[in-house]
Amino acid sequence: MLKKSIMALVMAAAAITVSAKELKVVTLTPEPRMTCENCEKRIKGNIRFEKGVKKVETDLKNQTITVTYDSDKTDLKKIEEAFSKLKFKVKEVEKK
Ligand SMILES: [Cu+2]
Repeated sequence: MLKKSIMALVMAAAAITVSAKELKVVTLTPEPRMTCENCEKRIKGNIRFEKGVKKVETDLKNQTITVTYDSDKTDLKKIEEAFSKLKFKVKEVEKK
């Protein structure tokens, strides 16, 4: 009986470890600037499908792009490459 519950605990802990992915959030600023909704749509529509990318948010007013990604599957360099395919050079915004 005790053995069984210990096993269950161990398995639950393992499941948590597996699902706890290394999600990272990076805020980027593009060059050239995003000038309209179409730029935002183009960025979101493409970057969203990059491997490991979980979420893309754009802010036209502040010229920022926030990307949430799984660091097990991709990294900042690959995300930058994906942007360069869209003719945007991105720079990480300093965290305050
Ligand atoms: Cu545009």
